[in-house]
Amino acid sequence: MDRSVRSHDSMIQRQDDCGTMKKINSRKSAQAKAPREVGIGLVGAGFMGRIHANAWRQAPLFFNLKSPPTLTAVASGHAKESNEFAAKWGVSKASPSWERLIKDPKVALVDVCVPNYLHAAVSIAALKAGKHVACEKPLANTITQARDMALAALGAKKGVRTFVWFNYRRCPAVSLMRELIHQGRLGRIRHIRAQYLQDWGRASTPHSWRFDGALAGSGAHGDLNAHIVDMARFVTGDEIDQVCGAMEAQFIQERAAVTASSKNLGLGAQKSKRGAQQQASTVDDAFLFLARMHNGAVASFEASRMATGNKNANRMEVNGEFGSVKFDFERMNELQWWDDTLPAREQGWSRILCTDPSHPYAGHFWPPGHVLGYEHAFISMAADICAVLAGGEPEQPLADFVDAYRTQQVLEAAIISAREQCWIRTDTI
Ligand code: SOE
Repeated sequence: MDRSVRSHDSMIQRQDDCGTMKKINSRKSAQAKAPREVGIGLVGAGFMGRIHANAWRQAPLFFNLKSPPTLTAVASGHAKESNEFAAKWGVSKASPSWERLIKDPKVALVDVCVPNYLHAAVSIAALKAGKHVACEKPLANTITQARDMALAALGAKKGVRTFVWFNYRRCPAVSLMRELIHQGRLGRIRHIRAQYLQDWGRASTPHSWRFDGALAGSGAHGDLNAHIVDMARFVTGDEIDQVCGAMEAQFIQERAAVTASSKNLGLGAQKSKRGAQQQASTVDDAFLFLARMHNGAVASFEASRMATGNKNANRMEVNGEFGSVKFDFERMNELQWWDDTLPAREQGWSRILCTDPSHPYAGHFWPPGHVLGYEHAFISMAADICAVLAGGEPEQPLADFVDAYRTQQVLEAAIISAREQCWIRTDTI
């Protein structure tokens, strides 16, 4: 069947001796001694800094937490920005640098929400200092950095935990999708069809770190495919074994340069001025690939920042032998379900409004029918992290650095498949 599959070994500088993954797989999770409060040190004060600060603040209001979070410090790299952020979001203090923030004895968990190129340096330093780390996705800019992060997590002091902010896992509809699949309601899974489509990368959007390969690693691939690869693994509990048919596209080569007055990066909310100086864009605008799951299902992934008309269309459809489910983040409170076990005359797509207290996470918020938004999945994730740090269990599985490393292996396999136009087995990465 897979005679065309050939293993790849040249891209990765460091040899992946089988011992690495064995060590990664066999790690026993050690419990941290429950602290009374979890001091959060936020590194970054942009879009993600705000959504995380909000999540840490709201989590104890909606969840019963043994170890509630407290916003201890923020470091953004700019003193004025850090001070303003601290005052606005109720953070106790602004730290002059992330290095100082990590050393703060009151900081128990370092929350990494800076541009991707800093994920590895900040996370590894924090782990070495014995701090828990919650890092934004994608785990890192390169597979080598991602592996270093996974190894640093494994080598960290007993009880130190890592988390990666794959926020969409905690949309009630996505968690419900996972529960239905795990209960066997769909039977064997045959197809996964995943798309993450945005349109803010249009030509008039000025430059930002997100268009700089050295800072962002990649474009739509790391930013968006990271989410849907994680989601496919999360909802099915299956792993992606092989990748093929990958294709990356860069439609825009230059964008209006960032000026001091255009620094507020609103994901396309700004328009570039006529005659503005140009700066090279060095990332993909769209990235597509095919994959085969370990249990035999076939999958397709499509990410784009130039899919005009789609704002945040993170979509997934899963087809099994007894039924299908589909999700679209632009209608994030709904899960569509086709139950193929019903008599044919009763079959049809049903729209489940996932706001019943029996739906994952929904009962922590509002009465049935009072829908949730983008921020709620982050609030639920902050609560799950605190539950784990208090020695408990998350309501739905969380990704740690080792788990996110597996997602990064798939992303890397797709990059190699696109460049070399061939099949790549993810276990050769
Ligand atoms: C921009 O593409 C972005 O903010 C991503 O970086 C996030 O991860 C995603 O949730 C929304 O879109």
